[in-house]
Amino acid sequence: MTKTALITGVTGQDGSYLSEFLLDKGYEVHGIIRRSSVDYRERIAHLEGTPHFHLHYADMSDSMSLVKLVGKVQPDEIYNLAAQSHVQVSFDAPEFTADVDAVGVLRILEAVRTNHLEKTCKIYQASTSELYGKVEEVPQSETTPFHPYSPYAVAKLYGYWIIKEYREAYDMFCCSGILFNHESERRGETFVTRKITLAAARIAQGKQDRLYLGNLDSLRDWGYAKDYVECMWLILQHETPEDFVIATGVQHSVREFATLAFRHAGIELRWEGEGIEEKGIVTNVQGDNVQCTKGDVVVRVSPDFYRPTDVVNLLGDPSKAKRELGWNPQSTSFEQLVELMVAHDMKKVAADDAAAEIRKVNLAEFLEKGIDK
Ligand code: NAP
Ligand code: G4F
Repeated sequence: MTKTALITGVTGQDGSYLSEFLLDKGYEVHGIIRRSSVDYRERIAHLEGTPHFHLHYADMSDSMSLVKLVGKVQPDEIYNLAAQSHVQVSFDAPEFTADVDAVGVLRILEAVRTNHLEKTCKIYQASTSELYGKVEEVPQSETTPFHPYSPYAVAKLYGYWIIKEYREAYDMFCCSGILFNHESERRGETFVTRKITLAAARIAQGKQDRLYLGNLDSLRDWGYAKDYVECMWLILQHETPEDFVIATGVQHSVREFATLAFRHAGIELRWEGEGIEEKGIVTNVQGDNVQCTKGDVVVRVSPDFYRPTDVVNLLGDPSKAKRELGWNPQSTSFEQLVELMVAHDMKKVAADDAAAEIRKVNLAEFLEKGIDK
């Protein structure tokens, strides 16, 4: 029997990989999109027009649109990935973040109940390691207490608990994947990893002078998004509805990520100074085409990228997912992840046509001035 999946957040990093994964498994895939005045469907453009992939307008802040869509699609599985997913932006737009990331989850659950699908439709909720926030233990597992530390995390905590509540109150098959940071060539350009890999590529190719970052000491457990979407599916295929931590179990700092990314772009860095005075200075370049020289300061710290409260020590314990889902947390290593992201962005930056390049240079200037987070 062909299964039908509904994905909220289908245009995002994870939504695009999950769509590919489910289409490969023979699913009928439906995704929710929002109206926008610009083209934002780049990540799923290659899927549009294929027979088993369908897009519908709806919005996480619009209950009626969700009720109607769930009724029309009659999904066997819902993957609720839609969110205002940028932690720093959640300090600027906390109410919108709460509406979409917290109440949005409730709207999905109620859309399923309103359509009397609670006994047949399974729901995956995109929970997050940000729930651990100001961490109470390292590494973090399914039993670690939560201590959310941003408006984003507080909203996601509501999502986590309402999923658990509906599981217990109405016997629904709904679960949270508590996913640690996962990155890719499709990662949004203002998350720290992608900001770094794009800037390293632009700096190596002479299209940007400098990268401005915030807290270089922040520690993350970074995995590859393509590996993580498999877990979302595995969680819904598990015999019983349960929550799972999905992580690699390996931790690195933002500084380590930047050092390695610049190395793959042909630039060796050394770090000098502390806090706001810290700088990344070129010590060596590899390759004739690298457009910077020894002594150039290519990374600086800007307080614009500091957060009012920052989560600084995330490290996941994926033992349960390994044991019960048979998932391999290390199929892509940190080193492979950085390499593949830089290789992608080196090609992308080189291939950008003149018009796009003007936009990118403008964006780079915005990033340097700290306007774009
Ligand atoms: P992303 O690239 O930012 O994608 C977010 C998606 O949500 C986009 O498709 C976006 O649509 C959609 N969306 C936002 N507001 C919406 C609304 N009001 N109505 C309908 N759709 C809306 O995020 P991601 O990295 O793929 O992450 C997927 C999910 O996992 C998110 O819930 C995120 O919070 C969570 N998560 C991510 C990570 C990670 O490291 N990536 C880790 C843990 C949890 P537009 O394209 O129209 O903006
Ligand atoms: O890349 P980030 O913006 O990701 P963050 O805040 O960890 O959130 C991401 O992962 C969460 C899972 O833990 C998801 F739930 C969430 O949706 C999102 O996908 O920042 C990572 C770290 C932070 O500590 C930040 O302070 O990098 C630090 N950082 C340092 N300089 C920076 C920068 N972050 C950004 N975005 N930009 C900087 O210039």
